[in-house]
Amino acid sequence: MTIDLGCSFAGLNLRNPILVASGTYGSGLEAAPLADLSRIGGVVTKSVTTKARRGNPAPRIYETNGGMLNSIGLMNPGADGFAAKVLQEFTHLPCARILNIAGESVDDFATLTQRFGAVEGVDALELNVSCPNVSGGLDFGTRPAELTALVRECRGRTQRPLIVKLTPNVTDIVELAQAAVAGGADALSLVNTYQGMAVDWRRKRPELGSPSGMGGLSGPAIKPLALAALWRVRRAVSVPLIGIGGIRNADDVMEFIVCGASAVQLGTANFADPAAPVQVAAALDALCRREGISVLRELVGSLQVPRA
Ligand code: RRO
Repeated sequence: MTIDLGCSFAGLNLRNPILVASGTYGSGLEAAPLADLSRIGGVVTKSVTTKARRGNPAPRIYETNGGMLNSIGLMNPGADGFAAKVLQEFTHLPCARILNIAGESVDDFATLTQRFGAVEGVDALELNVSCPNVSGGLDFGTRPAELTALVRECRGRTQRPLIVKLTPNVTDIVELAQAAVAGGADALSLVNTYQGMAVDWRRKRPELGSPSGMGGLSGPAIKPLALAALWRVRRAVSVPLIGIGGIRNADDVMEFIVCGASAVQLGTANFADPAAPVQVAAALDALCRREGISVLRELVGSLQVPRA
């Protein structure tokens, strides 16, 4: 039996729904010797900003029960550094290539969209309006009217698919999802990390070195929260959704798919094993075979909840 794991949405054609999440895989080039990227759907780069950023003081990663805190602080080589050292190779990766961009102003996002939004081999842009670890990183992702204006500005500057990555650190993620769609988002990815903290009470210090002492929580601990966020957004908007949050295996992928995700991103799992996305893609194929699922996309959004 042939298993069709393919998904096409928002102008993207993926061989399977497994993507790697921004910030967990560099630009894909680093992982290429360890993982056959022709076996996954695509790679999302670490966020690129207009200017290079050195990131937050160490420690930047801290393992928690069932998860991980990070406070990288948007470290990246900036648009010029990315264009000079990474872009060319990135655009030749053998899977979908999604460039994640971040900024402090509408102008930053507009400039980056203009610069990279027509580059051959950049298949889509993901707007990161949801970094919890830098001052101002959440501004756009938490204010609906500003988010709509930001997305609209970027929408006018590229023909490529625009994915907006949402933060869960809000009272009502549905409101932000609707705001992004109103601005012209082609798809939404959710969720970015949950603001969290770990402390060493004996030293009376946070475990992370960020100026706020806080970081972003990811990994299996957040999966139920992420599923609930995705399910709520699924019922409120009609654009394709990309599910993110603690996905480690093929069953996790299926949970997001039935809740309404057209694709998923693996993040924290990549820190333990950069080959995780390839393994999960293979396991998904095997799972579909076992379960008699010949066309995976037919299950997107098939969850049934009484009185949903
Ligand atoms: O760089 C980071 O600290 C970071 C970013 Br940009 C983000 O979007 N989410 C996150 O957990 N960390």
